[in-house]
Amino acid sequence: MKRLLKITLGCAILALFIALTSNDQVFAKFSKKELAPDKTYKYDLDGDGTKEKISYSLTFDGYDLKWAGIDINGKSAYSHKLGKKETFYSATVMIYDINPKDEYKEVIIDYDFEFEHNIKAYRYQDKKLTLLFDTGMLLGGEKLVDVQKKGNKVLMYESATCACGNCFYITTNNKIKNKKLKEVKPKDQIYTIPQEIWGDYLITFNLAKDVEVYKDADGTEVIGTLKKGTEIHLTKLKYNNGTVVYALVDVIGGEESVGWIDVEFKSGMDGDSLVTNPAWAG
Ligand SMILES: [Ca+2]
Repeated sequence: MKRLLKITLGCAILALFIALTSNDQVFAKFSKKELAPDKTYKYDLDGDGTKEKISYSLTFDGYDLKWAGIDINGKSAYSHKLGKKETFYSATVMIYDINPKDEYKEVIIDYDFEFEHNIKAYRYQDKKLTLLFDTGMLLGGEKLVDVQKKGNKVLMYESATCACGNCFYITTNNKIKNKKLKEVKPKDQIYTIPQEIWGDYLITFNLAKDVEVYKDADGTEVIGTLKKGTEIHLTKLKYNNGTVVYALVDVIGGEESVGWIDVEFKSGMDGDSLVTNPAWAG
């Protein structure tokens, strides 16, 4: 029941809010390599000039993942039998260069369960995998798009709203403490949509009706109106208790970041709150 509710809720949020045409288009621009199970790949994980052979396998019981294992150079480097409280449908192993300034390429295992995931990042050091950080359960996220380490910060680019194969991503700032990754939440609850990731693939929305534009993400001061049919990009999202309430928009061909619009899902499916439509769906 909980699962059905989540799927329904996810679909409703999606239908009223945002969709993306394809996630895969984006990935090619980054150093992330997503590995397929039961295949062998070669990467120099520790920067010593010799490539390691890496592969992983998964075993399932029905739809549930039961075990995940990673082999490096023919030896088991990671073996995890899932406990009773760990319910995941699958896991993906990826190679990332989280911090291009060091010699390592990190090995990431991303366990996923519907819209939740748990990401563990490892470093291959002294011939073994050492845990760098574990995100714990990330709620409301379908997929990790990118992760970068900059100084003391770990920037994660992850899904904020996901359903039905479509996602919308935000950047979160995180700190590593005792090998756990902890989000440093913005006090103003405003998250950035990583334009550097989307680049040419930023989705264009057509406004479904005339929409008032606010100076700030609080709906108090109206600074103008955008006409129905105006094409926009969203650049930031303002949350309130886990719900997206305002979005900062760019008008395509206009000035940058003109202001905030109300995108809160209020009630019902009557379209009152449907301020934007993906251009491609129109
Ligand atoms: Ca090596």
